[in-house]
Amino acid sequence: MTTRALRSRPLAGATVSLCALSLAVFSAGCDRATTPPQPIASESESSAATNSNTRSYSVRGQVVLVPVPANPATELQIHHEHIPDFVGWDGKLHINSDGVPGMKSMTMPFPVEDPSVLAGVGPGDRVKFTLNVDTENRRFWVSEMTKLSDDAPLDYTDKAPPVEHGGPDAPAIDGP
Ligand SMILES: [Cu+2]
Repeated sequence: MTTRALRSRPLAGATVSLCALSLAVFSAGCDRATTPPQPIASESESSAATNSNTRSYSVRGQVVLVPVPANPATELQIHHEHIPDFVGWDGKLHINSDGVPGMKSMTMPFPVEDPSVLAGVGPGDRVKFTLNVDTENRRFWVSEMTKLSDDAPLDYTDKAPPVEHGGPDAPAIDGP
């Protein structure tokens, strides 16, 4: 085993394990760490193998933390928008206990296999990124990241499941 959950680093270690579990069961509540931001240094590439059980999602959000290369306990954290089509480890669309499909909006850590993905990205930046989830090997990682403008709209509301209508002739439902 690794020494990730070092007692001397309760915030970062606990966040990693809690949120890795979060992705497994998709419960929310991962915004805890307060590691100070540092610039990212480029390191050698490590390629992430994909297979037929890897799905990719285009996700938007705001960067909360970026990892410090010299400190393996630090991590990328992003407050991400709702991912309504998110599929769980079981290969099926995840449905939350309140009926909302996918992964709800939350702040959580994201592994990055190639550090150059984060070049020029810092806390507070609004970004669009590609999240890959390999349900066979239970791995997830960010492979691409694009900075959005500082005033790019982000929507952290969780979309309710589609309303079942009686059919094409069913009356329209007025919003609030
Ligand atoms: Cu999440």
